[in-house]
Amino acid sequence: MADSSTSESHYFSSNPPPPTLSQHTAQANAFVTHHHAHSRRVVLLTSGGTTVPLENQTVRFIDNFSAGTRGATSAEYFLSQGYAVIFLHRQFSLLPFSRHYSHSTNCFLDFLSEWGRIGEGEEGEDGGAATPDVVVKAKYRREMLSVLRKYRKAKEQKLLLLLPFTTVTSYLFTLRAIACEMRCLGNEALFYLAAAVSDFFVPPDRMAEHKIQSGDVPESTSGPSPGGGGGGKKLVIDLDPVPKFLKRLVEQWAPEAMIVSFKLETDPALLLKKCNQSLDRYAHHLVIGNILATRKYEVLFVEEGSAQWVRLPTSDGNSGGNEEVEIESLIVPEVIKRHEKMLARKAAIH
Ligand code: 9Z3
Repeated sequence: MADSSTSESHYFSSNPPPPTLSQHTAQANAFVTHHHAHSRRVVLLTSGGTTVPLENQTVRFIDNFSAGTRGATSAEYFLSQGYAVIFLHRQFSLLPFSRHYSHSTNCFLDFLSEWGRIGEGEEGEDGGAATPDVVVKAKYRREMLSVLRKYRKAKEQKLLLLLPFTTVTSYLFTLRAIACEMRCLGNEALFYLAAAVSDFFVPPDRMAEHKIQSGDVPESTSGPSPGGGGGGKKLVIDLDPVPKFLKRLVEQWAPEAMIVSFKLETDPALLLKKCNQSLDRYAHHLVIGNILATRKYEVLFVEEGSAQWVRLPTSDGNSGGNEEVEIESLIVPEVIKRHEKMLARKAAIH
């Protein structure tokens, strides 16, 4: 059986790198060099879900639920604490700052209203005039101004680098390349792996080139499923496990950095065990566990020898459901506290 390092080497040699790789690597290099020269800490934050294409010329793919809320929100809190942020995100998922005004729940048009005003050098028929204009509704202005200022500061000071991915393979190639660019930062580098990464993929030798034709799908030997249509045809997808990259990241790509991974489960009874398993297996610094249904209200910080819930307080003192406070406002300072402790420990040794 192949060990994890041979399966990982095989993964990189048998899958094609994304066409954007050299451009993204050069951008990351310039970003890291700039902030290293200014002695600024840099966090590589991953966000959103990865796709698993079923065809080379991709019409169909497997995806997951992640909208990138955790990542985009966390990025804003890291920026507010003076970190420079490389935001490796699923293309078209939520972005820091614009997340407040995007997607269907926060359509930016709902924040605007129409305003009739007198245009320069114009006069309406009755003296009042009406060059239509668009303005932010009064009740949203204060908050939008605050978001706008933070966004512009991040942009002007070049504190935020946005790098998109789509497939699990493009995610992994880019993660590896950026991690290597960040090596010069030593333990000033932080990895915050919030992306929901697929555990399975279709290897290149089994990938269809063109759109899978429903007519070409074979009859199932087990016959039609009860309640199923299609007269017994079945599309069976044969997936391989994605090699475990966290081990390589910890041991080779970023051996000095602080590494924080997230663990997602749906069954609360499994969460602690799975977080401990991940910590044992990869020997990194921190696993943040979360349950799909409660991920916006509580997370479990698991480190060597300890597990601690971080929960949003509600007005009645119970946990869960405080709409005004974002749990990332608690998660990020807790992570930074641990990063600072690690930096202090390392400084004391040298
Ligand atoms: C997470 O657990 C994130 O917190 C969520 C955030 C994906 C739940 P949203 O984007 O959701 O705010 O809607 N991310 C990590 C999940 C993951 O794939 N972890 C891998 C694993 O569990 C290890 S890196 O094996």
